[in-house]
Amino acid sequence: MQPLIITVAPTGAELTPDQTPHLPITPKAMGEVAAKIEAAGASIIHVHCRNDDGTNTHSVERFAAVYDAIRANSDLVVQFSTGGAIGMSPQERAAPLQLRPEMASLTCGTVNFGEHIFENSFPIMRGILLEMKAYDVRPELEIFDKGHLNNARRLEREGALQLPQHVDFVLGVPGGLDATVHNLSDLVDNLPAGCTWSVAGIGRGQLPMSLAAIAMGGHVRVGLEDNIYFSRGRLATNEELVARVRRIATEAGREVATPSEARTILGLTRRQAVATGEAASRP
Ligand code: KMH
Ligand code: ZN
Repeated sequence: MQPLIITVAPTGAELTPDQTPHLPITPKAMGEVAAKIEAAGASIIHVHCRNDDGTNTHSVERFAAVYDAIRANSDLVVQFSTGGAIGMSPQERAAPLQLRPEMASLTCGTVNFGEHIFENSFPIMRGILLEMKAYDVRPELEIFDKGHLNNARRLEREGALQLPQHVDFVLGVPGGLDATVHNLSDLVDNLPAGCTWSVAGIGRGQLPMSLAAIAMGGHVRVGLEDNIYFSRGRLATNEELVARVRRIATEAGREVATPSEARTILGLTRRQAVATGEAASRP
């Protein structure tokens, strides 16, 4: 089996700092977390940004500062979110792509998201994919429901999306597909040919989905964006969630991938973003 790629989503957009003190909010905190999760065994970081007061931002300047902090402290593959936070406009969500991160997420369809709607119509997806193409950014396809795989195939038929890509199954969102081994297995059976995959189980689904992926030869996403608890009632840090997955994978005979091995597995060829904070702040 391939070495296990552990992706970490350390912050997310829907949590508030009063829910857990362990969310990295500032660029400095993101840099520190990047070093800790890399040391613990992670190879990809999924990035959302916050203002200093913890509110969401998708400003290019903030992403540039966070990018620089991550790159100064780690070799992690940097994956920007284009999902942003509920209510952000598609243009806002796509704007940081101009910094040319190696990867960015692309949710492949609209989904109920708790009390809200996470909107990803075909025009929105096509628009984000055009920006990804313009800036040479590799998409990670976020699949919250089985129909999202059909949407990805339709985008490929239209020529808007090239397949295969790396796919992340996000299971357990209220409104999306449940985090069960049966659902995961069904999704993997329906994966477009040649795609690699990981799974992000939400809440208490995070650990069982990680166990299943380790056994099935897939990859794993953990992090506070998806789950803030280490065990019932005990808040987690990002690095200890990574360390636990690594321990289990090692026991099961699977080594974890370094960032450089993850780049090889995913066929990524460009480590450095072209525009860093300095470049982004130039007129
Ligand atoms: N914040 C969620 C509504 C992504 O990053 O691409 C969407 C999300 C997906 O987190
Ligand atoms: Zn996200």
